[in-house]
Amino acid sequence: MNTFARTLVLAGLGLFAASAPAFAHAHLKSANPPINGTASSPSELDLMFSEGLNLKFTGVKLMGPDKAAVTTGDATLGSSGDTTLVVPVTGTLAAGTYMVAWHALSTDGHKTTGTYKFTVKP
Ligand SMILES: [Cu+2]
Repeated sequence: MNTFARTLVLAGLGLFAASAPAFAHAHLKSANPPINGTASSPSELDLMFSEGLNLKFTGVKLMGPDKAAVTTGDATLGSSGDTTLVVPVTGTLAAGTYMVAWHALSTDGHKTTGTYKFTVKP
């Protein structure tokens, strides 16, 4: 293996090593209503993350079946710990599929974002 090829391989390994800690960031593990699940109109959205959350920089946008934004209450951390985000839903959600776009800042200082859907049954 010549020096150039060896450098490329080492650089590749370095990239892999650098990206591995990404798994320690706040990833969404589960939610209620469940991810891709069906439920009655919820009184709140619960998002369970893999890491502790910095509430100030963590939140969700809820979009309704008509793609319009649905107003939600102020998010809080769950009573069981700082890995759960609780978002109050003020009104009754009409039947249809909703999208939750979340952003999180974990206590280790890393940002993550994602989306998921759930369906409110008639
Ligand atoms: Cu992290």
